Amino acid sequence: MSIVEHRVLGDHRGQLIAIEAVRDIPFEIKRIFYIYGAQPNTPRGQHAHHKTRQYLIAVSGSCHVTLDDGENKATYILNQPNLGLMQEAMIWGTMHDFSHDCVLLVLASEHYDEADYIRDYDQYVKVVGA
Ligand code: T46
Repeated sequence: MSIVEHRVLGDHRGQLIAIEAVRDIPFEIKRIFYIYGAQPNTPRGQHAHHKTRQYLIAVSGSCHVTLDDGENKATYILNQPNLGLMQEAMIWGTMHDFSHDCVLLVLASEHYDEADYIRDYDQYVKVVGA
């Protein structure tokens, strides 16, 4: 997984970024949600999904995202609205170090279903077989 840089379509009126399902991200979008007003010292996420794939964009401000496959961890910085990060299913994700103005937009491949979440890290490591 790595940061994707999307083309910025700009002119004298300002900037525009277009992201198309399947073409620019590898799934059909069934849900969007966004986080704002997050506290810099309070991480969010801290779970994995059995099935849901997510694409994360800090459309305003910045945050860090740590992705963990049970063996390896990598931390990414989302600090421009044209940067996106794919979080595949069965990857443990933690969003942290939010700037005060961060709006984190998430495009998701599935409708919301709490049964799709693994919120316990020990259980996650067992399921992923790491
Ligand atoms: C993720 C990070 C970035 C819903 O009712 N529908 C939804 O689509 C979502 C995402 C959440 N909820 C409810 C469930 C909880 O009662 O909203 C409440 C807060 O959700 P959660 O504690 O999961 O929030 P975060 O910020 O820890 O995690 C969320 C997403 O769940 C997660 O997939 O990657 O945002």
